[in-house]
Amino acid sequence: MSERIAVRTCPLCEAGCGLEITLTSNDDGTERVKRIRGDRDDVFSGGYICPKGSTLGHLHDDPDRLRRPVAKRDGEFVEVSWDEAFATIEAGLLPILEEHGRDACAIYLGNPGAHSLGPMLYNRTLISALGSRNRFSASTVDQRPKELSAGLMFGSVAVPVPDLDRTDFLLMLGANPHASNGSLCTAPDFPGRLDRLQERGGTLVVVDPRRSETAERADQHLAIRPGGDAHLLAAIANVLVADGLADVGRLAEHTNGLDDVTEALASYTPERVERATGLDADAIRTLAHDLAAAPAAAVYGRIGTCTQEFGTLTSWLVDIVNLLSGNLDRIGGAMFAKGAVGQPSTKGAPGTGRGLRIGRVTSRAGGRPESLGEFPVTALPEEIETPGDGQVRALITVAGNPVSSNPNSERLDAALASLEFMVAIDPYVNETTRHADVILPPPSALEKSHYDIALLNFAVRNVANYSPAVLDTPDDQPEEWEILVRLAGLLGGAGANADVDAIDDQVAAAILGSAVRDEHSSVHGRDLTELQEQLDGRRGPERLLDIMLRTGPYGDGFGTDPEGLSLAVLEANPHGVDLGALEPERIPGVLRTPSGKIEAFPEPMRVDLARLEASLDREVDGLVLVGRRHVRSNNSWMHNVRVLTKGRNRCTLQVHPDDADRLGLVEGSPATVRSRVGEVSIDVEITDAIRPGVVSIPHGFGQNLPGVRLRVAQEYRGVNTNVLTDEHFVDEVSGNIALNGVPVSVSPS
Ligand SMILES: Nc1nc2c(c(=O)[nH]1)N[C@H]1C(S)=C(S)[C@@H](COP(=O)(O)OP(=O)(O)OC[C@H]3O[C@@H](n4cnc5c(=O)[nH]c(N)nc54)[C@H](O)[C@@H]3O)O[C@H]1N2
Ligand SMILES: Nc1nc2c(c(=O)[nH]1)N[C@H]1C(S)=C(S)[C@@H](COP(=O)(O)OP(=O)(O)OC[C@H]3O[C@@H](n4cnc5c(=O)[nH]c(N)nc54)[C@H](O)[C@@H]3O)O[C@H]1N2
Ligand code: SF4
Ligand SMILES: [Mo]
Repeated sequence: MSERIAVRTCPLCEAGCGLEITLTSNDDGTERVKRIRGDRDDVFSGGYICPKGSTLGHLHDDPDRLRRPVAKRDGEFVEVSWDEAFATIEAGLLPILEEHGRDACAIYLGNPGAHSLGPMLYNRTLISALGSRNRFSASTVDQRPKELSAGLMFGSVAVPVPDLDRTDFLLMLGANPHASNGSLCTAPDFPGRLDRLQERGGTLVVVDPRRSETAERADQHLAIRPGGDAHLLAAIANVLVADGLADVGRLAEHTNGLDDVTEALASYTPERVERATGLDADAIRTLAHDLAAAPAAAVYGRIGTCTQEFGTLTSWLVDIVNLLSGNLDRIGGAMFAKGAVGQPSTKGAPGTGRGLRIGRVTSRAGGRPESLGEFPVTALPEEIETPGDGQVRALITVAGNPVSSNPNSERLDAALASLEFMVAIDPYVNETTRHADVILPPPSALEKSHYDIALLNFAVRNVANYSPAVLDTPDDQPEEWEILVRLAGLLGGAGANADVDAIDDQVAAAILGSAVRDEHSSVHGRDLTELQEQLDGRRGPERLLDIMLRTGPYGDGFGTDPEGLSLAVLEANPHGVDLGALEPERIPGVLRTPSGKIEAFPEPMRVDLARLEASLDREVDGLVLVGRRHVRSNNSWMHNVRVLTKGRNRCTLQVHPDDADRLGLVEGSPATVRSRVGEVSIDVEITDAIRPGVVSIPHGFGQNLPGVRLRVAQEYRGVNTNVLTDEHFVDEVSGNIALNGVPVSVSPS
């Protein structure tokens, strides 16, 4: 037996912690994970790890993880060879496309794809080969409102992040990094960074209907009524202006429409939003004053502010308050990260952007608005169920479990069962993939290389960190990108045995070619062949990554800056390369609005304010449902890891003692929760941590459906909360589902 240590970035959540993995090898050379710890030398995470990070070995060894493709034969999955799997797809899917057109096949891209190089770099190849308008992703059960508010204001999907390590005051709404480790704010050891904020005399205010683990440790917790965040932020903006505390500073000359915003918000006094927010007017006024008084402050909102009725307005108002209080784009405020691969949406120069358009087209059956090239997931079941031209009859999922993660799960589940053909690129047979005709499993995380292409653009420090694969893939296992490219080849007409390398060469040439043509690129006008020769014979994601790094903001420009970054530099620095603290004064450089300015009052926000206004006088009786996360779970797909699921049942209905009394609910006994679309029976947990009138269920549970092959997860006493979430309760601007604030009734079961 011998041992070795490998280092790798954890791909499980946005924090991207460095892991130190001890492997032992047997006499026959097979290696096993012995231990996983935090990598103390990682330039960003410095040794931090959460309970999930240490389970990559468990995931790798999980006997339920598919090692070979499976195909349905007489209703049962059987293992097949890779060639057979692709031949089955060719025979099953292509005739549907030929007969009914490309739109007859939809595609759904799920969350782990954002943490994996193959999907990050090659999903686009698959999508364009498919050529369908019916594109969906987990983004519209997640962050689409923030992407749109940033796109409307800044012209690019450059989302400002709180400068966690230097701020004096953090106003956090609808996020619980003690469980989630942060999102749209890449910050390994987010909880530790919050502790240090408080240790240096700073203030943390958490706005959440639940006294979450993060709220528990905050200096102040405001238990807001779900969906009241836009009202609260509008009132804060209003107080800043009315009390002479607003000071936009240097950004005034780079901003359009701010006066119109303040005028439109003039009626949002703290008193007027008391009912909608459930908060005391004095508390709101004091909060605005505290925020303004801090030397530097940042407002940060996440899931609870996006997946709710006023998601885009709230996301926009987060940055309006950052702007009005003088905290946008300054040290300690809300800042723009500069990822080493560059932001695709910040190509070109300020004033050269086309601006973001929402709803250029709408979905066929439900008229739901397209944004960023996708329809909201709420449109998927309708498109499958509604007959006629353009009906969806087939589906491809990549790293997604929509039956668990999307609203009105039972409806979607039935819709998927009615499909003529379905392909899943996924390691498990779960709630969604059990409907597939063919499942193509990717290698395990330890068998994949890693670089956080997207998430490092939302980091609280500029860093670059590449990890090679820790373990070799078995001989017949293609890499994840090869699966995607081979499927793209099949859809593009190259047959079931498409030449993956030839397609990959085209992808690489296209990326390099566009850099050469881009007059703002460091390789503008260079000879393509000369650049290609410098790519050291790399292929796949490594080649694309090398191109992106070398033409990126810190890149070596293919030789013009010998000190600059390339993949070779990252390979030589396995603990990452620190590129420094976030830089202030990135505006106007990051702006891609047609005007070259911040558009403070985009038209869709102007229009949607009427909806906010109308909500002010609404009755607010009745119970509403919100979600929550636990540090030991990861959306729907890690409940098969026994070390993470042991212990008390975490899939409970949290209810305030007053509500429990009124409704006759008993601790530990089941209650029936009903919404417009469905009902579940779930164990009651009585706690004063939740606001009266609000109940909470975590998502991602309920693997105990027929046909699922997750032996540990199936034992768990959990239910799927998305049986209750309602596809007609949405943020109307983005079409993003409102998973929080769902009206429900509860009674003892
Ligand atoms: N009620 C409620 N619902 C929610 C949320 C909520 O807060 N409340 N949160 C929402 C959010 S933020 C998100 S991001 C979505 C997530 O929604 P989805 O992305 O649809 O679902 P996940 O649960 O992340 O499931 C991921 C799938 O990817 C597979 N997988 C894991 N690793 C890999 C890999 O390396 N490659 C491939 N190809 N597949 C892999 C898993 O087996 C699983 O099938 O859920 C949303 N749903
Ligand atoms: N352990 C673990 N970590 C994860 C994940 C996971 O499933 N498990 N998922 C990952 C993913 S995909 C994402 S997107 C991130 C999400 O990361 P976070 O945004 O931190 O998500 P949550 O932990 O669900 O916290 C959301 C909070 O919003 C509150 N909330 C609900 N409704 C409202 C409202 O109307 N207003 C306000 N102000 N608050 C509200 C909820 O009570 C909850 O405490 O986490 C990521 N990290
Ligand atoms: S917080 Fe946990 S799951 Fe997230 S990257 Fe770090 S170790 Fe992995
Ligand atoms: Mo997410």
